[in-house]
Amino acid sequence: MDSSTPPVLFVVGTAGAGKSSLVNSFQRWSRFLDIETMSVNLDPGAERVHYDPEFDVREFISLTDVMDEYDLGPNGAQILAADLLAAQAEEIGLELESLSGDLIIIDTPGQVELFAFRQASNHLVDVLGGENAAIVYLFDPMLSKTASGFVSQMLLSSIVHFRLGLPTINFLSKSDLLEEDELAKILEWGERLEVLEYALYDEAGGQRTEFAIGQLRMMQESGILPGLVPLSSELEEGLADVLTFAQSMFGGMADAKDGSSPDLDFE
Ligand SMILES: Nc1nc2c(ncn2[C@@H]2O[C@H](COP(=O)(O)OP(=O)(O)OP(=O)(O)O)[C@@H](O)[C@H]2O)c(=O)[nH]1
Ligand SMILES: [Mg+2]
Repeated sequence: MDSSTPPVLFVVGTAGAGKSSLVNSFQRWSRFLDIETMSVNLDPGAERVHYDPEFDVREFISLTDVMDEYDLGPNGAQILAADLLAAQAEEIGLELESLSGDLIIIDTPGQVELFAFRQASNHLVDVLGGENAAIVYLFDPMLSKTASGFVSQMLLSSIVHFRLGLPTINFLSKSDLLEEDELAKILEWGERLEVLEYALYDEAGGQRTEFAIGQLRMMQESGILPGLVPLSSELEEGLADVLTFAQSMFGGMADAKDGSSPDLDFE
């Protein structure tokens, strides 16, 4: 999209990670700061969303229609819907260009691989976001409780970053569901590779750990490990950090007023 269109945040994460809830709560929260956030639903399979999207892909493609029309099950229909969606990227891009406001936040399909691994998605991301886009990647809190689950999500996030080629920040979603000590442990893993390595040796043993830590070290060396920021859409915590990230990427917009943003180290 051209440079006059607002910057775009794609919210990405595994199924049920809290993507739609973040879009909902961020939009509501930012409006209190006089920041006009436009929400977009790119998930054709969403049964219902709790926000009122300025643009909803279900107006173009509905999963149930695709299932009926092409006689497909839900998984096949998701794949076809992702491709049909990308085929209409220009049309969708034009609709989004007509949106004015400060920021566009985009809810993506439940299955991360559908969004990140279909060739068609790169085209969609190019058309909808171009240079002016970034990824908010959500870690599932339950999966993050074990060192191996945590590392798996780090790797997945880096693959999404690699596939889509956009600046990416990792958030620990639904952090209100974690006990204080669990939360502290996970955040420390995000900051101190040697502590994570120790936990991983404990859980997974030598060979797997060496492989995973080797990957993470390489990522760190190329600046791909910006840590992990806690987020709770439920309690409206961490939303200022989402805004700070967008501001650091794109500039502009009113300052977050609660002043709770930590020093975020972006690439
Ligand atoms: N406690 C708590 N629950 C949350 C939070 N965010 C989301 N949830 C719950 O987690 C579940 C999944 O949230 P969604 O926002 O639908 O997640 P999603 O990633 O959009 O899910 P899919 O689109 O199906 O992949 C819902 O039951 C939400 O109410 C949060 O910050 N705290
Ligand atoms: Mg959703």
